[in-house]
Amino acid sequence: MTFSLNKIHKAVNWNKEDDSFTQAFWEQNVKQFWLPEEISVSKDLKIWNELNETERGLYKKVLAGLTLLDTKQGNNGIPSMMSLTDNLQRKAVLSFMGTMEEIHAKSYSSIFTTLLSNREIDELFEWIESEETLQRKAELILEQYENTTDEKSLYLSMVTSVFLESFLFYSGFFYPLFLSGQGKMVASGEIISLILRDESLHGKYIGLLAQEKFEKFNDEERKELKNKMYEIFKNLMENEIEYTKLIYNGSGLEEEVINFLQYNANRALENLGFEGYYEVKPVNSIVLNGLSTETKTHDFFSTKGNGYQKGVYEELQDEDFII
Ligand code: MN3
Ligand code: MN3
Repeated sequence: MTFSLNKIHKAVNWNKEDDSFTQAFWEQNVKQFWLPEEISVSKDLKIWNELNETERGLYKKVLAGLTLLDTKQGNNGIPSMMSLTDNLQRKAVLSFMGTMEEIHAKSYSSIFTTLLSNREIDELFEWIESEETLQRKAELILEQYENTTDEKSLYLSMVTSVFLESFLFYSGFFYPLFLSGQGKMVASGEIISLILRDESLHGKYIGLLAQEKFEKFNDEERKELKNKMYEIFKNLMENEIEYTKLIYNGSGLEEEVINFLQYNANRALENLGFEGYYEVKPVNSIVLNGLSTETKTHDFFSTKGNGYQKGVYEELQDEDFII
């Protein structure tokens, strides 16, 4: 039979480097692979029962908010960026990252199922659907992800993705880091550390892809995209501050969380190749400690108990990504 091809179909060839950083990111992503089933959250039950109502309420809500973000990142964010990425090795790295998003989203459920009753879990998922600031956050993100149709909108989806992973997550990460830094909810905190470690890698990778794309636009287009980037940034931050004030209400931590958000927002902008936007006050030292690579690696293994120690984990250095 005769058959006319519409186009040439290519296969991914890993025997040759497509660029100077994608293969390194593939390797690091794979090395970092983990599953929530490997961490026994039940160790946290005793402390959980000693937390007061407000503390438990806050803990549940931060994890619920994170669940929604990881769901959207896995189901919409990564696929939207993959759809317009032609390079096959890059597509594979994105796909692996997308799988990790689903694992992140599922890991919160494994914390919920250990700590909460079925009724409490149902109520929490209802809360996600009814909390306006959370719903608005999802909508602001999807507005970009669902309209990824050309190079410019792809760039802005990458920008949105970096904002989500390098900055929006941190209003949620703050509280588990704050508690685990004090020896509370350490197993759940370990899950959060693993997620954080992934997100920081994702933010770096997508940041590099975005920077490369940005370079290809002309001056006028860059100006237009930069304005749009700041517009997305400001809308997300405005909503994030409202969300933070609402869920952290009564904890006495609101200002510190907002400060932490600004600190991470600067890092998100740096991932995209731009300067920081905020003058940031010193970050809460307990939380900063949870972010610090060296200390985290130390705590990470010392709090493992039955031990999560798979593969060889080496923190990526900036020198690893010279493009
Ligand atoms: Mn994630
Ligand atoms: Mn991610």
